[in-house]
Amino acid sequence: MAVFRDDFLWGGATAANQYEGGWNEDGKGESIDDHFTVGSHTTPKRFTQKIEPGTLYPSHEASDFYHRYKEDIALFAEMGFKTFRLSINWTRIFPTGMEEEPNEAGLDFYDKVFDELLKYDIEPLVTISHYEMPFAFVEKYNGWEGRELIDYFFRYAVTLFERYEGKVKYWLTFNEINAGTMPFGAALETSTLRGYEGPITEIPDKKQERFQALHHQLVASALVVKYAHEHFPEYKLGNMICYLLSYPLTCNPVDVLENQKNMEILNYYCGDVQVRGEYPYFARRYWEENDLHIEMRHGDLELLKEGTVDFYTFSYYMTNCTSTDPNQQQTAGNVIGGAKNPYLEASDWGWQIDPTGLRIALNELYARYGIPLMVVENGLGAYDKVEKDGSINDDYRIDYLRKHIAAMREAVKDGVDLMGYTPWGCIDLVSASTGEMAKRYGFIFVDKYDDGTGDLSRRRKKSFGWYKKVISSNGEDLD
Ligand code: BGP
Repeated sequence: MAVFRDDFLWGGATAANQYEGGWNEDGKGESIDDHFTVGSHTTPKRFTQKIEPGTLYPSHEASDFYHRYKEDIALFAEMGFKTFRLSINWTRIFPTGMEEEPNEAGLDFYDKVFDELLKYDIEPLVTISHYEMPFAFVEKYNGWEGRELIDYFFRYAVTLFERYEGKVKYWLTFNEINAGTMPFGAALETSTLRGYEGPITEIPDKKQERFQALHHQLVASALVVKYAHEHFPEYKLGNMICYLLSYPLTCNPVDVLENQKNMEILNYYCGDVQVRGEYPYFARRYWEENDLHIEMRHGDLELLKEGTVDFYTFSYYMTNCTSTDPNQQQTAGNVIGGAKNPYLEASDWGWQIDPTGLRIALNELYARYGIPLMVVENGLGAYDKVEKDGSINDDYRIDYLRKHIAAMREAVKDGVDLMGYTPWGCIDLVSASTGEMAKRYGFIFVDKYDDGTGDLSRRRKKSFGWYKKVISSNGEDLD
C-alpha cells in the first residue's frame, strides 16, 4: 500500500534573493540582500550601507532565474515536480516598500512565472517574505523594529493575494520566522541593521530589538492570514519555521532541562503563536529573565488568535546537542550551532546529518499541533565536481535525501499527516549564510562561481534522474 498521499506535493524550494538576480531591472528596488557581499565558508559575507563599485554582491545576478525561468521550470517539470516553492521579491512589487501603487513590471514577472508553472500543472507555493525586505526600511525604521512595517507588509501581501487569485493557492508568510529568536536573525529575518556595516558574524546583538521586531512580524503574519481567510476561502496559509531539533548531550537532568528550554524558545515560541494563536506559557518568564519588554498594542493578542495558519511548514537540515558544560566541542549548524554529537557525521560545513531526527521532528510537531505538515527545506550543501565528460556524480546528495525521505515514510506510517516535500535549492543558488555559490544543493548544476564567472548554463546532476524516479513512484522507489 502506498505510504505517501496520492496528492503528495513533491517538488523543490528556492528564494528570490538567492536565485533570481535581475536585482535592478524593470523598476526593482534595492533589497537588504542586495547589500550583502560574497562570502565563503571561512570569510563571512559583509553588509554594506552603499553598493560599493567593484565589490561582488551575489544576489545581483544569482542564478539568473529572472531571465531563465522558462528553461528552469521545464527542467522542474521533467523531474515531475508537483509543486515549486519560490518567494516574491518585495522590492520588485514595492521598490522602497512605501509606494502607494505597486510596480506593474514586477507583478507581471510573477504572472509569467506562475503561468509557466501552471502550464506543467506545477502548483506554486509562495513565500511572501524570504530573508529580504526593501533596503529603504533599514534606515527609516530599523527593519521590523518599526511597527509601521505591519501596514506596509499588509499592503504588499494583499496586492499579491488579489493579483494572483486563481494562480496561487498555497502561501507562506515569513521564511523561518523563528530566526528572529537567534542573533543571526538580525541580519536576514528582522533586518534590524540600521547604521551597521561589517561582517554578518559581528552584528551587535540587541535582543530587545529582535524580539520587538519579531512581535511585529507575528502580528503582520496573523493580519494577512486573517485577511486571506476572510477574502479568499480557497487559499491555504502556512507558517515556516527553521526547526532546530537538539538533544541533551547527556542524560544529566541539567542538560535535559537546558535543552528543553532552548527548544522552547528556538522552535516553539513562534510556532505556538502561529498555530495556536497565543504566546506560549513559557514566554513570560523568558521575557522577564531576559529583561525584554515587548510593546503590544490593544488588539494585537486578539489578532494573533484570529490569524492562525492552516498548515505548518519547516526546514530541516541537521541537529545539534545541548550541553551545560562549556568545554564541550562545538559544531556549526543552520542559523545556530551547538555541542557536537558523537553519533553523527557532518557535512563539509559542519552541519550534522541526522535523518532519524527528521522522523522525531515530524512526530513531535504533529503531536503538538495536529495540523498537516510540510517539509519545505531539506538537503545537503556540498562541493560538486563537474567531471571531464560533463557529468556530476553527487551520490552523497542522493544518499542524504534517500535517508531523509525514508525517515519521512516512517513518520507517515507513524500516523503523521505530511502534505509534501520540497528539498532546498533544487537548482544551485547562493547560500544564505555564506553568500557563496560553492555550497550547492541542486539537482541542477548552475555554471556560476564565487568570483562571478560562469556562463550560467544548466546541467542535470546524477541526483536529477534519481529524484525523478522518486517522484514518479510517489516515494516508493528510493534506490
Ligand atoms: C535556510 C534558509 C534558506 C537556505 C537554507 C540553506 O535557513 O531558509 O534560505 O539558504 O537555509 O542554508 P545555507 O544557504 O546557508 O546553506
